[in-house]
Amino acid sequence: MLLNKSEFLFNRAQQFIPGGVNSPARAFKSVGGIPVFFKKAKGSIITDEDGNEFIDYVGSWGPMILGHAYPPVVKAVQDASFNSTSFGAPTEIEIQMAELVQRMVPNIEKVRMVNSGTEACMSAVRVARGYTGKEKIIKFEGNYHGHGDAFLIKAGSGALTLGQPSSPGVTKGTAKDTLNADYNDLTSVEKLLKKNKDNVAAIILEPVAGNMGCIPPEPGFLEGLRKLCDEHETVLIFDEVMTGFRLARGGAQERFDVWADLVTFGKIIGGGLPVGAFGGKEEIMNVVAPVGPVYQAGTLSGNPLAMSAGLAQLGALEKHPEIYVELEEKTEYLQKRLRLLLYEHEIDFDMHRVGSMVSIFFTSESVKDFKTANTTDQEFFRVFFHEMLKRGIYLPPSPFESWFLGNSLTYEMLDKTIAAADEALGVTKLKVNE
Ligand code: KE4
Repeated sequence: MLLNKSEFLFNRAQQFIPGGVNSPARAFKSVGGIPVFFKKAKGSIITDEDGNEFIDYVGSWGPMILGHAYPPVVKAVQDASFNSTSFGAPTEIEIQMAELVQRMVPNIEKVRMVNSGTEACMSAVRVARGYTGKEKIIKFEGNYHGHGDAFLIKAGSGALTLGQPSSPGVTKGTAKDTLNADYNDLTSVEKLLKKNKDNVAAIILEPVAGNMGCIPPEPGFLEGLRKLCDEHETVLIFDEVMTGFRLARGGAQERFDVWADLVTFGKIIGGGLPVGAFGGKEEIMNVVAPVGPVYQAGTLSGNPLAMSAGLAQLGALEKHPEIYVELEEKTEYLQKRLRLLLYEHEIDFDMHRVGSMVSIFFTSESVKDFKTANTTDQEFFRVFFHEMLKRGIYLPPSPFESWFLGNSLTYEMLDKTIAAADEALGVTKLKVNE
Protein backbone atom coordinates (compact mmCIF):
# COMPACT_ATOMS: atom_id res chain seq x y z
CA MET A 1 0.00 0.00 0.00
CA LEU A 2 1.41 3.39 -1.05
CA LEU A 3 2.50 5.73 1.78
CA ASN A 4 2.28 3.20 4.61
CA LYS A 5 5.81 4.13 5.82
CA SER A 6 5.00 7.81 5.29
CA GLU A 7 1.83 7.38 7.34
CA PHE A 8 3.76 5.76 10.18
CA LEU A 9 6.46 8.46 10.08
CA PHE A 10 3.89 11.24 9.84
CA ASN A 11 2.19 10.01 13.02
CA ARG A 12 5.58 9.90 14.75
CA ALA A 13 6.62 13.31 13.42
CA GLN A 14 3.46 14.97 14.70
CA GLN A 15 4.40 14.02 18.26
CA PHE A 16 7.46 16.28 18.14
CA ILE A 17 7.09 18.74 15.26
CA PRO A 18 4.15 21.14 14.72
CA GLY A 19 2.01 19.43 12.07
CA GLY A 20 4.81 16.88 11.61
CA VAL A 21 6.62 19.22 9.22
CA ASN A 22 9.28 21.87 9.44
CA SER A 23 7.50 24.02 6.90
CA PRO A 24 3.72 24.24 6.34
CA ALA A 25 4.12 24.11 2.55
CA ARG A 26 5.00 20.41 2.93
CA ALA A 27 1.95 19.54 5.02
CA PHE A 28 -0.43 18.63 2.16
CA LYS A 29 -2.98 20.86 3.92
CA SER A 30 -4.58 22.05 0.69
CA VAL A 31 -4.52 18.68 -1.06
CA GLY A 32 -5.32 16.49 1.92
CA GLY A 33 -3.82 13.11 2.72
CA ILE A 34 -0.50 12.17 4.25
CA PRO A 35 2.61 14.09 3.19
CA VAL A 36 5.04 11.79 1.42
CA PHE A 37 8.24 11.15 3.38
CA PHE A 38 11.21 10.87 1.03
CA LYS A 39 14.50 9.14 1.68
CA LYS A 40 16.58 9.90 -1.40
CA ALA A 41 16.61 11.50 -4.84
CA LYS A 42 18.86 11.51 -7.89
CA GLY A 43 18.34 13.79 -10.87
CA SER A 44 14.58 14.17 -11.29
CA ILE A 45 13.63 10.91 -9.56
CA ILE A 46 12.73 11.10 -5.89
CA THR A 47 12.13 7.98 -3.78
CA ASP A 48 9.83 7.76 -0.78
CA GLU A 49 10.33 5.68 2.36
CA ASP A 50 8.44 2.78 0.78
CA GLY A 51 10.74 2.74 -2.22
CA ASN A 52 8.13 4.29 -4.53
CA GLU A 53 9.73 6.47 -7.22
CA PHE A 54 8.27 9.75 -8.49
CA ILE A 55 9.20 12.23 -11.17
CA ASP A 56 9.85 15.39 -9.18
CA TYR A 57 8.35 18.75 -10.18
CA VAL A 58 8.97 20.35 -6.77
CA GLY A 59 12.78 20.19 -6.81
CA SER A 60 12.88 21.24 -3.17
CA TRP A 61 10.74 24.27 -4.20
CA GLY A 62 13.29 25.48 -6.72
CA PRO A 63 16.90 24.75 -5.72
CA MET A 64 17.27 21.56 -7.75
CA ILE A 65 17.50 23.20 -11.19
CA LEU A 66 20.22 20.71 -12.16
CA GLY A 67 18.58 17.78 -10.43
CA HIS A 68 19.04 16.16 -7.04
CA ALA A 69 22.50 14.98 -5.94
CA TYR A 70 24.12 16.87 -8.83
CA PRO A 71 27.61 15.31 -8.77
CA PRO A 72 29.66 18.55 -8.66
CA VAL A 73 27.55 19.74 -5.71
CA VAL A 74 27.92 16.43 -3.88
CA LYS A 75 31.68 16.43 -4.40
CA ALA A 76 32.05 20.08 -3.37
CA VAL A 77 30.16 19.49 -0.13
CA GLN A 78 32.11 16.32 0.65
CA ASP A 79 35.47 18.03 0.04
CA ALA A 80 34.53 21.14 2.02
CA SER A 81 33.23 19.22 5.01
CA PHE A 82 36.66 17.71 5.76
CA ASN A 83 37.95 21.24 6.44
CA SER A 84 35.17 21.98 8.95
CA THR A 85 31.71 23.17 8.03
CA SER A 86 31.90 26.67 9.46
CA PHE A 87 34.39 29.03 11.07
CA GLY A 88 32.33 32.13 11.80
CA ALA A 89 35.20 34.04 10.25
CA PRO A 90 35.83 35.38 6.73
CA THR A 91 36.89 32.88 4.06
CA GLU A 92 38.03 33.15 0.44
CA ILE A 93 35.09 31.09 -0.81
CA GLU A 94 32.70 33.89 0.26
CA ILE A 95 34.59 36.25 -2.04
CA GLN A 96 34.40 33.71 -4.87
CA MET A 97 30.63 33.50 -4.36
CA ALA A 98 30.25 37.30 -4.32
CA GLU A 99 32.36 37.62 -7.48
CA LEU A 100 30.32 34.90 -9.21
CA VAL A 101 27.01 36.52 -8.27
CA GLN A 102 28.27 39.84 -9.67
CA ARG A 103 29.41 38.18 -12.92
CA MET A 104 25.99 36.57 -13.36
CA VAL A 105 23.93 39.55 -12.13
CA PRO A 106 25.91 42.66 -13.10
CA ASN A 107 23.92 45.23 -11.09
CA ILE A 108 24.81 43.49 -7.83
CA GLU A 109 27.63 45.82 -6.85
CA LYS A 110 27.69 44.58 -3.23
CA VAL A 111 26.09 41.42 -1.83
CA ARG A 112 25.57 39.98 1.65
CA MET A 113 25.03 36.26 2.25
CA VAL A 114 22.33 35.10 4.66
CA ASN A 115 20.70 31.72 5.39
CA SER A 116 17.28 31.83 3.74
CA GLY A 117 15.12 33.76 1.34
CA THR A 118 13.14 35.10 4.29
CA GLU A 119 16.28 36.53 5.84
CA ALA A 120 17.29 38.04 2.51
CA CYS A 121 13.94 39.79 2.06
CA MET A 122 13.69 40.95 5.68
CA SER A 123 17.20 42.40 5.44
CA ALA A 124 16.59 44.10 2.09
CA VAL A 125 13.51 45.87 3.45
CA ARG A 126 15.42 47.03 6.56
CA VAL A 127 18.22 48.32 4.33
CA ALA A 128 15.74 50.19 2.12
CA ARG A 129 14.18 51.80 5.21
CA GLY A 130 17.59 52.63 6.65
CA TYR A 131 18.78 54.11 3.36
CA THR A 132 15.67 56.22 2.64
CA GLY A 133 14.61 57.03 6.21
CA LYS A 134 11.08 56.16 5.10
CA GLU A 135 8.79 53.67 6.86
CA LYS A 136 6.19 52.06 4.57
CA ILE A 137 6.70 49.26 2.09
CA ILE A 138 4.45 48.21 -0.77
CA LYS A 139 4.09 44.54 -1.55
CA PHE A 140 1.57 42.71 -3.76
CA GLU A 141 -1.29 40.46 -2.69
CA GLY A 142 -0.37 36.89 -3.49
CA ASN A 143 3.36 37.54 -3.44
CA TYR A 144 5.33 35.74 -0.74
CA HIS A 145 8.65 36.98 0.59
CA GLY A 146 9.15 34.51 3.42
CA HIS A 147 7.71 34.56 6.92
CA GLY A 148 9.10 37.90 8.11
CA ASP A 149 6.46 39.87 10.03
CA ALA A 150 6.39 42.65 7.45
CA PHE A 151 5.37 40.22 4.72
CA LEU A 152 2.66 38.13 6.39
CA ILE A 153 0.07 40.63 5.37
CA LYS A 154 -2.11 38.90 2.79
CA ALA A 155 0.88 36.75 1.84
CA GLY A 156 0.81 34.09 -0.84
CA SER A 157 2.36 30.61 -0.70
CA GLY A 158 1.69 28.83 2.60
CA ALA A 159 -0.35 31.63 4.07
CA LEU A 160 -2.50 31.83 0.93
CA THR A 161 -2.90 28.05 0.82
CA LEU A 162 -3.77 28.04 4.51
CA GLY A 163 -6.38 30.67 3.72
CA GLN A 164 -5.05 33.11 6.34
CA PRO A 165 -4.69 36.48 4.59
CA SER A 166 -2.44 37.63 7.46
CA SER A 167 -0.87 35.66 10.32
CA PRO A 168 -1.70 35.98 14.03
CA GLY A 169 1.36 37.19 15.91
CA VAL A 170 1.98 40.04 13.49
CA THR A 171 1.32 43.25 15.41
CA LYS A 172 -0.90 46.05 14.21
CA GLY A 173 2.18 48.25 14.52
CA THR A 174 3.95 46.14 11.95
CA ALA A 175 0.97 45.65 9.68
CA LYS A 176 0.36 49.39 9.35
CA ASP A 177 3.68 49.84 7.56
CA THR A 178 2.99 47.22 4.90
CA LEU A 179 0.74 48.31 2.07
CA ASN A 180 -0.79 45.86 -0.38
CA ALA A 181 -1.14 46.59 -4.07
CA ASP A 182 -2.57 44.36 -6.80
CA TYR A 183 -0.15 42.45 -9.00
CA ASN A 184 -0.07 43.72 -12.60
CA ASP A 185 -1.97 46.86 -11.56
CA LEU A 186 0.19 49.99 -11.65
CA THR A 187 -2.74 52.21 -10.70
CA SER A 188 -3.05 50.45 -7.35
CA VAL A 189 0.61 51.24 -6.73
CA GLU A 190 0.31 54.87 -7.76
CA LYS A 191 -2.62 55.31 -5.37
CA LEU A 192 -0.59 53.97 -2.44
CA LEU A 193 2.45 56.09 -3.33
CA LYS A 194 0.30 59.21 -3.50
CA LYS A 195 -1.50 58.39 -0.25
CA ASN A 196 1.80 57.82 1.55
CA LYS A 197 3.76 60.60 -0.14
CA ASP A 198 7.46 60.59 0.61
CA ASN A 199 7.08 57.76 3.11
CA VAL A 200 7.38 54.59 1.00
CA ALA A 201 10.83 53.13 1.49
CA ALA A 202 10.47 50.23 -0.94
CA ILE A 203 8.32 48.35 -3.37
CA ILE A 204 9.06 44.62 -3.16
CA LEU A 205 7.70 42.05 -5.57
CA GLU A 206 8.25 38.73 -7.24
CA PRO A 207 9.14 39.87 -10.80
CA VAL A 208 7.44 36.67 -11.92
CA ALA A 209 4.92 35.56 -9.32
CA GLY A 210 5.36 31.96 -8.21
CA ASN A 211 3.52 31.89 -4.90
CA MET A 212 0.03 32.19 -6.25
CA GLY A 213 0.92 29.85 -9.05
CA CYS A 214 3.16 31.10 -11.87
CA ILE A 215 1.90 34.51 -13.06
CA PRO A 216 4.06 36.65 -15.37
CA PRO A 217 4.30 40.44 -15.22
CA GLU A 218 2.11 41.98 -17.90
CA PRO A 219 3.99 44.06 -20.51
CA GLY A 220 4.96 47.39 -18.96
CA PHE A 221 4.31 46.36 -15.35
CA LEU A 222 7.94 46.01 -14.27
CA GLU A 223 9.00 49.01 -16.36
CA GLY A 224 6.19 51.03 -14.75
CA LEU A 225 7.33 50.10 -11.25
CA ARG A 226 10.88 51.11 -12.14
CA LYS A 227 9.63 54.51 -13.26
CA LEU A 228 7.42 55.02 -10.20
CA CYS A 229 10.32 54.15 -7.88
CA ASP A 230 12.56 56.66 -9.63
CA GLU A 231 9.89 59.35 -9.40
CA HIS A 232 9.16 58.73 -5.70
CA GLU A 233 12.74 57.94 -4.61
CA THR A 234 11.55 54.54 -3.46
CA VAL A 235 13.84 51.51 -3.51
CA LEU A 236 12.75 48.85 -6.03
CA ILE A 237 13.38 45.39 -4.60
CA PHE A 238 13.06 42.32 -6.84
CA ASP A 239 12.52 39.21 -4.77
CA GLU A 240 14.33 36.71 -6.99
CA VAL A 241 14.44 33.92 -4.43
CA MET A 242 12.53 31.78 -6.94
CA THR A 243 13.41 33.41 -10.27
CA GLY A 244 17.07 34.17 -9.57
CA PHE A 245 19.47 32.01 -11.61
CA ARG A 246 16.37 30.11 -12.85
CA LEU A 247 14.87 32.33 -15.55
CA ALA A 248 18.32 33.24 -16.89
CA ARG A 249 21.81 33.57 -15.46
CA GLY A 250 20.79 37.10 -14.49
CA GLY A 251 17.32 35.96 -13.47
CA ALA A 252 14.19 37.99 -14.16
CA GLN A 253 16.18 41.20 -14.38
CA GLU A 254 18.07 39.88 -17.40
CA ARG A 255 14.98 38.24 -18.91
CA PHE A 256 12.85 41.38 -18.77
CA ASP A 257 15.71 43.91 -18.92
CA VAL A 258 14.38 45.79 -15.90
CA TRP A 259 16.96 46.39 -13.18
CA ALA A 260 16.04 46.77 -9.51
CA ASP A 261 17.94 48.67 -6.81
CA LEU A 262 18.13 45.67 -4.49
CA VAL A 263 17.65 41.98 -5.32
CA THR A 264 17.12 39.03 -3.01
CA PHE A 265 18.16 35.47 -3.74
CA GLY A 266 17.66 32.01 -2.25
CA LYS A 267 17.05 28.43 -3.34
CA ILE A 268 19.32 27.87 -6.41
CA ILE A 269 22.14 30.04 -4.96
CA GLY A 270 22.64 27.42 -2.22
CA GLY A 271 22.50 24.29 -4.37
CA GLY A 272 20.07 22.86 -1.83
CA LEU A 273 21.92 24.10 1.27
CA PRO A 274 20.55 26.99 3.34
CA VAL A 275 21.70 30.12 1.51
CA GLY A 276 20.01 33.43 0.85
CA ALA A 277 21.53 36.70 -0.29
CA PHE A 278 20.61 40.32 -0.84
CA GLY A 279 22.55 42.86 -2.85
CA GLY A 280 22.47 45.69 -5.31
CA LYS A 281 23.64 49.28 -5.61
CA GLU A 282 26.80 49.95 -3.61
CA GLU A 283 25.41 53.29 -2.43
CA ILE A 284 22.48 51.46 -0.82
CA MET A 285 24.39 48.40 0.40
CA ASN A 286 26.93 50.60 2.17
CA VAL A 287 24.38 51.39 4.87
CA VAL A 288 24.78 47.76 6.02
CA ALA A 289 26.86 47.08 9.16
CA PRO A 290 29.77 47.19 9.67
CA VAL A 291 30.16 49.88 6.97
CA GLY A 292 26.92 51.66 7.82
CA PRO A 293 24.44 51.75 10.70
CA VAL A 294 21.83 49.24 9.45
CA TYR A 295 22.40 46.12 11.51
CA GLN A 296 22.27 42.70 9.86
CA ALA A 297 24.19 39.59 10.94
CA GLY A 298 24.23 35.77 11.00
CA THR A 299 26.37 33.08 12.61
CA LEU A 300 26.30 30.78 9.60
CA SER A 301 26.01 33.37 6.85
CA GLY A 302 28.40 32.48 4.02
CA ASN A 303 29.58 29.30 5.74
CA PRO A 304 32.04 27.34 3.60
CA LEU A 305 29.87 24.23 3.28
CA ALA A 306 26.85 26.10 1.90
CA MET A 307 29.08 28.29 -0.26
CA SER A 308 30.73 25.22 -1.77
CA ALA A 309 27.35 23.79 -2.77
CA GLY A 310 26.15 27.11 -4.16
CA LEU A 311 29.36 27.75 -6.07
CA ALA A 312 29.26 24.30 -7.65
CA GLN A 313 25.70 24.79 -8.87
CA LEU A 314 26.01 28.44 -9.96
CA GLY A 315 29.36 27.66 -11.52
CA ALA A 316 27.76 25.05 -13.76
CA LEU A 317 25.00 27.49 -14.72
CA GLU A 318 27.51 30.22 -15.50
CA LYS A 319 29.71 27.91 -17.60
CA HIS A 320 26.84 26.23 -19.49
CA PRO A 321 24.22 28.81 -20.52
CA GLU A 322 22.86 26.18 -22.92
CA ILE A 323 21.24 24.65 -19.82
CA TYR A 324 18.71 27.49 -19.87
CA VAL A 325 17.86 26.75 -23.50
CA GLU A 326 17.45 23.03 -22.84
CA LEU A 327 15.34 23.67 -19.76
CA GLU A 328 13.14 26.18 -21.57
CA GLU A 329 12.57 23.71 -24.42
CA LYS A 330 11.67 20.91 -22.01
CA THR A 331 9.22 23.10 -20.11
CA GLU A 332 7.63 24.33 -23.33
CA TYR A 333 7.36 20.70 -24.53
CA LEU A 334 5.49 19.81 -21.34
CA GLN A 335 3.32 22.94 -21.40
CA LYS A 336 2.21 22.45 -25.02
CA ARG A 337 1.19 18.84 -24.46
CA LEU A 338 -0.59 19.55 -21.18
CA ARG A 339 -2.45 22.38 -22.87
CA LEU A 340 -3.60 19.98 -25.62
CA LEU A 341 -4.80 17.47 -23.02
CA LEU A 342 -6.78 20.13 -21.19
CA TYR A 343 -8.51 21.11 -24.43
CA GLU A 344 -9.17 17.45 -25.30
CA HIS A 345 -10.71 16.85 -21.87
CA GLU A 346 -12.71 20.06 -22.26
CA ILE A 347 -11.49 21.35 -18.91
CA ASP A 348 -11.57 25.09 -18.17
CA PHE A 349 -8.05 26.27 -17.49
CA ASP A 350 -5.51 29.01 -17.71
CA MET A 351 -1.81 28.25 -17.80
CA HIS A 352 1.30 30.35 -17.42
CA ARG A 353 4.90 29.49 -18.11
CA VAL A 354 7.99 31.63 -17.73
CA GLY A 355 11.22 29.77 -18.43
CA SER A 356 11.10 26.60 -16.34
CA MET A 357 8.30 27.78 -14.05
CA VAL A 358 4.81 26.67 -15.00
CA SER A 359 1.34 26.39 -13.40
CA ILE A 360 -2.11 25.24 -14.39
CA PHE A 361 -5.14 27.12 -13.04
CA PHE A 362 -8.41 25.19 -13.26
CA THR A 363 -10.61 28.18 -14.01
CA SER A 364 -12.41 29.83 -16.90
CA GLU A 365 -10.92 33.19 -15.89
CA SER A 366 -7.69 34.56 -17.28
CA VAL A 367 -5.33 34.63 -14.34
CA LYS A 368 -3.26 37.75 -13.79
CA ASP A 369 -3.32 38.47 -10.07
CA PHE A 370 -4.28 37.22 -6.59
CA LYS A 371 -8.02 37.64 -7.16
CA THR A 372 -8.14 35.74 -10.45
CA ALA A 373 -5.68 33.10 -9.20
CA ASN A 374 -8.15 32.44 -6.42
CA THR A 375 -10.84 31.42 -8.89
CA THR A 376 -8.94 28.18 -9.53
CA ASP A 377 -11.00 25.08 -8.67
CA GLN A 378 -9.07 23.91 -5.60
CA GLU A 379 -11.08 20.68 -5.29
CA PHE A 380 -10.26 19.80 -8.90
CA PHE A 381 -6.57 20.46 -8.21
CA ARG A 382 -6.74 18.32 -5.05
CA VAL A 383 -8.07 15.30 -6.88
CA PHE A 384 -5.73 15.87 -9.84
CA PHE A 385 -2.72 16.11 -7.50
CA HIS A 386 -3.46 12.72 -5.94
CA GLU A 387 -4.23 11.07 -9.26
CA MET A 388 -0.83 12.25 -10.50
CA LEU A 389 0.82 11.08 -7.29
CA LYS A 390 -0.69 7.62 -7.77
CA ARG A 391 0.89 7.59 -11.23
CA GLY A 392 4.34 8.49 -9.93
CA ILE A 393 4.29 12.23 -10.56
CA TYR A 394 5.12 14.51 -7.61
CA LEU A 395 3.66 18.00 -8.14
CA PRO A 396 3.85 20.85 -5.61
CA PRO A 397 1.05 20.02 -3.12
CA SER A 398 -0.84 23.28 -3.63
CA PRO A 399 -2.70 25.00 -6.46
CA PHE A 400 -0.87 28.18 -5.46
CA GLU A 401 2.67 27.07 -6.24
CA SER A 402 4.70 27.05 -9.41
CA TRP A 403 6.04 23.77 -10.74
CA PHE A 404 9.85 23.77 -10.88
CA LEU A 405 11.53 21.82 -13.65
CA GLY A 406 15.08 20.55 -13.35
CA ASN A 407 17.34 20.01 -16.34
CA SER A 408 17.79 16.40 -15.25
CA LEU A 409 14.26 15.76 -16.60
CA THR A 410 14.40 13.64 -19.76
CA TYR A 411 11.89 13.70 -22.59
CA GLU A 412 10.97 10.15 -21.55
CA MET A 413 10.04 11.47 -18.11
CA LEU A 414 8.09 14.32 -19.70
CA ASP A 415 6.18 11.86 -21.88
CA LYS A 416 5.44 9.72 -18.80
CA THR A 417 4.13 12.86 -17.09
CA ILE A 418 1.90 13.68 -20.04
CA ALA A 419 0.52 10.15 -20.19
CA ALA A 420 -0.18 10.26 -16.45
CA ALA A 421 -1.87 13.65 -16.82
CA ASP A 422 -4.10 12.31 -19.59
CA GLU A 423 -5.42 9.57 -17.29
CA ALA A 424 -5.46 11.80 -14.19
CA LEU A 425 -7.49 14.54 -15.89
CA GLY A 426 -10.06 12.00 -17.10
CA VAL A 427 -10.44 10.42 -13.68
CA THR A 428 -10.50 13.80 -11.94
CA LYS A 429 -13.29 15.02 -14.19
CA LEU A 430 -15.35 11.94 -13.37
CA LYS A 431 -14.67 12.15 -9.64
CA VAL A 432 -15.28 15.88 -9.31
CA ASN A 433 -18.44 15.82 -11.40
CA GLU A 434 -19.88 12.80 -9.56
P1 KE4 B 1 12.80 30.76 2.38
O1 KE4 B 1 12.87 31.54 3.67
O2 KE4 B 1 11.75 29.69 2.41
O3 KE4 B 1 14.17 30.24 1.94
O4 KE4 B 1 12.40 31.79 1.22
C1 KE4 B 1 11.22 32.54 1.36
C2 KE4 B 1 10.77 32.98 -0.02
C3 KE4 B 1 11.00 34.28 -0.41
N1 KE4 B 1 10.63 34.72 -1.64
C4 KE4 B 1 10.03 33.89 -2.52
C5 KE4 B 1 9.64 34.41 -3.86
C6 KE4 B 1 9.77 32.54 -2.17
O5 KE4 B 1 9.17 31.72 -3.06
C7 KE4 B 1 10.15 32.07 -0.90
C8 KE4 B 1 9.89 30.65 -0.45
N2 KE4 B 1 9.10 29.86 -1.36
C9 KE4 B 1 8.33 28.79 -0.74
C10 KE4 B 1 7.60 28.03 -1.84
N3 KE4 B 1 6.74 28.83 -2.60
C11 KE4 B 1 9.19 27.90 0.07
C12 KE4 B 1 8.54 26.60 0.52
C13 KE4 B 1 8.34 26.57 1.99
O6 KE4 B 1 7.98 27.62 2.59
O7 KE4 B 1 8.54 25.48 2.55
